[in-house]
Amino acid sequence: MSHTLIQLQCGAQKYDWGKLGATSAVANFAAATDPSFPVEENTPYAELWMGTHPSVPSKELSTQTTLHSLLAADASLVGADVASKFADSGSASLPFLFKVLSIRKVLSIQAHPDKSLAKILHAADPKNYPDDNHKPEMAIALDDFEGFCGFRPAKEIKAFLSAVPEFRKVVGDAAAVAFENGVIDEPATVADETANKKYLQALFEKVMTAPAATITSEAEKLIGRVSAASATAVCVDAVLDDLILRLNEQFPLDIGLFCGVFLLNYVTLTAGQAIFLKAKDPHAYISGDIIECMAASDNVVRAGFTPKFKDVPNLVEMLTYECAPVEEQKMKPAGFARAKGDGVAQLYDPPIPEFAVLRTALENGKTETIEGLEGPTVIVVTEGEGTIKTADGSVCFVAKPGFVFFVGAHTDIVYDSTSGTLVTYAAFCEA
Ligand code: 9C2
Ligand code: ZN
Repeated sequence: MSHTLIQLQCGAQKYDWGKLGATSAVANFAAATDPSFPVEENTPYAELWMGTHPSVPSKELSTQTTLHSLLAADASLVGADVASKFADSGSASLPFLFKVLSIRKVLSIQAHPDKSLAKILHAADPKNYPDDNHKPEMAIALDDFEGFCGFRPAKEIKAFLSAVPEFRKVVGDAAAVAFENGVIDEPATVADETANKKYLQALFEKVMTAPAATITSEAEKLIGRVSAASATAVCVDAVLDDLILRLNEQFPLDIGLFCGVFLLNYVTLTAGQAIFLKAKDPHAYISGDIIECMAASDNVVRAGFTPKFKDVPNLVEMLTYECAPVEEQKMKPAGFARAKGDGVAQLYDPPIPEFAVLRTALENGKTETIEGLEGPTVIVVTEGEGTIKTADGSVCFVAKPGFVFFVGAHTDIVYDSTSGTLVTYAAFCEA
């Protein structure tokens, strides 16, 4: 059995919404490993990709061999159990894709397909749907984060329909009345929930297919009213008034103003808090730096706030249409018995098999051992400084912000913190 620890070099995606130049953790992290990485002042650096996805494959730093090739050459790195469980995706691919995101502007209003829809979309349109895999995802905040996540409870949507005439106009009065009269605020049975989903889908479709001229004129009126400072909030809550003005600066008069602010939960997270989005849950991240982990896929069905490809019919058709208070989407991290030593280890373990993420914080001078996990691990250092080594001491690297490591299955690793608090995030998969 080999015990493997490899330092990786990882590439970045320069999507328009990324933070600019050296203000982006993504740019700084990419440059930490690769001093020739150009950090340009006005370039957005949105996502650091850590894994084997073919769009931006990570490489071993010292040899420049792709991680994918290393895994293909040595099956023990992924481990037999994980390899057989995810045999579909090929034993040289990681089941997960790990990222850091630095968000300056709102991402597209989006959802990701489940497995069966991913296969259909990929077969029909491989350019826009590059993978045949689902993409449940988890976001862990590195600092203050805000985003849209899941549909609001029906009561809140009703409150906007009556308080915000511009939103009602976009929906259309007949659809608004149908929703108000039909939706059951506290669904008690599966039948109630099924009926509610139909009403919500109808409402969402009305918004998403409203004529462009209606969106523009109603958004203009709404932004005009919000801009004219008044004592009472136009969008029910002053926080949302402020939000809609900020979003309108980023995407003036965009349909996302209506489907984001009035239909989706607005969530804020502080460092260490996390949300999980199962396939087909609508969302759009708004600002902050996050760690993101997802099943290995880049399939995104988008509808608003984006210069990228939009696919409204598929989005309307596919969503879960589950309504829930945002607190229900937040994750509860737990302790992790196989992390031993002086550190604080927190496990974020979503209800899917492809990944979990372990956060470890270790004060200066302290040591922590992570007992060999049964599958592959990718680690990113976000704060502090120290070392990471195999437990037998045969491989040892400096650990500092932006450094990324791959750990083969069944390899015990040891962190030593030598400056500040060494913080690492480790994405891993066990069968
Ligand atoms: O890369 C998103 C990024 O597709 N976040 O958003 O660029 O498509 O608007 P845009 C994806 C990211 O991993 C994600 O899914 N929620
Ligand atoms: Zn997403």
